[in-house]
Amino acid sequence: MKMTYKERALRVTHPVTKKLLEYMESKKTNIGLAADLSSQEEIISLIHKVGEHICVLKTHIDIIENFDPSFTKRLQHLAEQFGFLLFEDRKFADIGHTVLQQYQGGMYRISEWADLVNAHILPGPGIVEGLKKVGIERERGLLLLAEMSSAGNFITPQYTQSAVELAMEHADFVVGFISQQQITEDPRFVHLTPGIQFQDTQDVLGQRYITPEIAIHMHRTDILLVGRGIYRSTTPKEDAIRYQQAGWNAYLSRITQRRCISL
Ligand code: 5BU
Repeated sequence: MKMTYKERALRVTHPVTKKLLEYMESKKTNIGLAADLSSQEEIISLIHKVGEHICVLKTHIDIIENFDPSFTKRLQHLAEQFGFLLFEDRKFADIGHTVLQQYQGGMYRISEWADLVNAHILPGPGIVEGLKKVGIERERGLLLLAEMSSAGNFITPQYTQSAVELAMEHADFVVGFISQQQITEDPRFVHLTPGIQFQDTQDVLGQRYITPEIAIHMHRTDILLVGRGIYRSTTPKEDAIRYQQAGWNAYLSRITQRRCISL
């Protein structure tokens, strides 16, 4: 992507993408926190430590024990206070009729609080159409799962390309991708990348990591989703700052390099 976050923020029309790019630019961060903790209090306490350094808070709401609906209200309040978006990593994967109900109803009422959700494209266009029926009037955004970080996953380049095509057809609702690299140069779409740590290693269950530098500079993605690298740290604030600086520097050097080449 040759444009800066700021230039894209001025150009995009989707309210969620605009707000996201504005947060990134004003807070100078391209870090999303994957807050995979099972206690509401721990998540709230972590947000107070790292909230000023992130542009997205990614949740797995269904791993929280004793979920209480007032929790998502508190998340919304903190998102407003610190300036980040809420992304529920729900990975919808069913027919349109079912995902519509999962998005809107049930215990979690995801569409009421999550600015962003994601979906597999395996079921075909109906999944996007179903989610869109709920999300569009609430001005929510959808991310399509175009690539995964896990070893041995079955996603092919052709499948990834189909995600781009589907996004183009629904650009009023699809705002980007979960991917390991930039998969389209269309500036309307943001690329969020999980599987980030300072060491490019692997965990025991197949998670593969790449570094902030590789993801942002070489693979030209936009946002780094960091989980254990921050929440498992004994000094999460300091580590969030380290990721923030690494991610931002990688972005700056990419932008500068691209500008020098094009001069
Ligand atoms: P980690 O602790 O930094 O490994 O957490 C990564 C998070 O990103 C975790 O919440 C996963 O569910 C999520 N994730 C991922 O790791 N890889 C993927 O391809 C997708 C999501 Br999609």
